[in-house]
Amino acid sequence: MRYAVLGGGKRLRPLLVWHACAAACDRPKVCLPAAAAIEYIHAFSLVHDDLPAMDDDDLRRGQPTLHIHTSEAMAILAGDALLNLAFAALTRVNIDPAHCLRLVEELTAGCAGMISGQIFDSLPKADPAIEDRDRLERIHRNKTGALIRAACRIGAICGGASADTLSALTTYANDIGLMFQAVDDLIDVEQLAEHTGKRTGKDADAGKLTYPGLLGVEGTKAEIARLQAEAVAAVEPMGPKADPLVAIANLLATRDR
Ligand code: GRG
Repeated sequence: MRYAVLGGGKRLRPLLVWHACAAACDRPKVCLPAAAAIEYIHAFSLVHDDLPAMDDDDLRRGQPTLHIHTSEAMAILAGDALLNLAFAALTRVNIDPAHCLRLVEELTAGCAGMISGQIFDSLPKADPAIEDRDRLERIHRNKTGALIRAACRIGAICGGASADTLSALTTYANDIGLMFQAVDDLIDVEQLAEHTGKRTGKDADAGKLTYPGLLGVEGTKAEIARLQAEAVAAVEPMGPKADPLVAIANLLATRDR
């Protein structure tokens, strides 16, 4: 569990919890257990995603994946334990118990969305009627987007956000969630494993639906710019408190690992 949680990573989702909370209130420290909870779920999802039955990856953050480092059984168990630890962490958020229950709902929705996204990704032919663009967005709104959305909404709820602020942060989260994946797909075709710390080129090799595969590289860059602008526009009316969220959106649009 320590290997999975403390072995590096950008800490994007806890940062989103923190800055969504800070955009809503003046005491963002209240969200720290919830920020940890989100990172436990994220670490869990990566461990299970890397397993032979899922993406079958041997490299993550420049290190052997957990099942290579230990064993498949230990990797499954570490993931299971992190899932439970996440919900235990939520009980330590010191807010009104009614709002704490909303956090449980949001984290559950994040997990459920992630699982359904993984199912849509694993069974691409299950629903032949759907257009490729809709299929791609459905996968990523769930697989990657659901936890990013949960991070922003959980931060906002910890900060006692108004309905308008919660709604603006949800729009922001939906945009950066899709943008995150479009950038990830670009990195997958444009960068080498030595630079990213994970295997690249796998998605195209596996014939997976990707943004560059569907829109081309230039089309993907245009889509990234569109989502970035929409994300920034959603939170800018909040003023300087939202500056870190704007900075995160801009950083995510230009990252190369
Ligand atoms: C965890 C509820 C639950 C279910 C597991 C395996 C699975 C079901 C879902 C897969 C979800 C998944 C791995 C989505 C990919 C998201 C993604 C692009 C991860 C990489 O995120 P970064 O770049 O990672 O933020 P770092 O290493 O920086 O932490």
